Amino acid sequence: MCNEEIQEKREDTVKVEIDKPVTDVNDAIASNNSGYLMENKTFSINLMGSPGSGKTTVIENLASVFGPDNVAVIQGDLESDVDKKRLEKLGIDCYQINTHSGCHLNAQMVNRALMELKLKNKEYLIIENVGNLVCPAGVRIGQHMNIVVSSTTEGSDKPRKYPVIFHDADIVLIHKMDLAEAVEFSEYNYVEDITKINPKARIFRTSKKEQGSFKEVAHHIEHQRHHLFGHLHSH
Ligand SMILES: Nc1nc2c(ncn2[C@@H]2O[C@H](COP(=O)(O)OP(=O)(O)OP(=O)(O)O)[C@@H](O)[C@H]2O)c(=O)[nH]1
Ligand SMILES: [Mg+2]
Repeated sequence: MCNEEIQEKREDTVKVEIDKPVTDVNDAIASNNSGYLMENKTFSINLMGSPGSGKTTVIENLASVFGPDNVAVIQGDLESDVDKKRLEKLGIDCYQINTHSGCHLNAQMVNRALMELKLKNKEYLIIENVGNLVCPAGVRIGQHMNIVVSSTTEGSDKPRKYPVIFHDADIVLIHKMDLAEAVEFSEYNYVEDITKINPKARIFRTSKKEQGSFKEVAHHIEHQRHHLFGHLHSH
């Protein structure tokens, strides 16, 4: 780039005065998202966990209990639409966000997705956050519930090492239970640590090899939706 071009670019630059911390701006948009979802009676879930912990598998299984037509998904990944394609094969409406280098979703990204998604008659919006046990923690995006998917293969020391993600979890799934024995997962230590960090978290054990294990989770979510909106859909 020659000097003239650089000068032209500088003159094009607009200075934005930010008089509020970035988190305040994010939280204001998150409240808007949440209000919009409330109006639609769409219960929104922020699904977090490590890369490969089983987040998309959990969505597939929950959607099969709720009914694929009843669920919309916002899919957050650094790159690709692999998970979106997986969910669309099951008839689930899905909007892909690629954050490129961003390690979590924010309220503005979700706001844009909400404008594109057709939420009418959807009882549930599941937002698969970027796979990460640190960055998405505490970032409001307009969710009514936080779920952490933590799999046995990650090791039972994860709550102790990454407490921040478990701190605000309403539900923790101990996922890939079928592999627990093979990886010598210590359920006792794991549950004890979670209980210390966040005694209010509901803990469920799930496995893709046992589809019935998702029913109890789905029913708990359904009850939370009922509490918020006063309407129970029975399955
Ligand atoms: N044995 C076993 N494998 C599982 C289970 N759940 C998921 N997997 C496998 O774990 C891998 C990752 O699952 P995904 O559902 O793609 O995980 P994810 O968290 O969405 O992954 P990213 O979106 O890449 O972060 C896949 O190969 C799944 O088949 C389970 O309960 N048991
Ligand atoms: Mg996924």
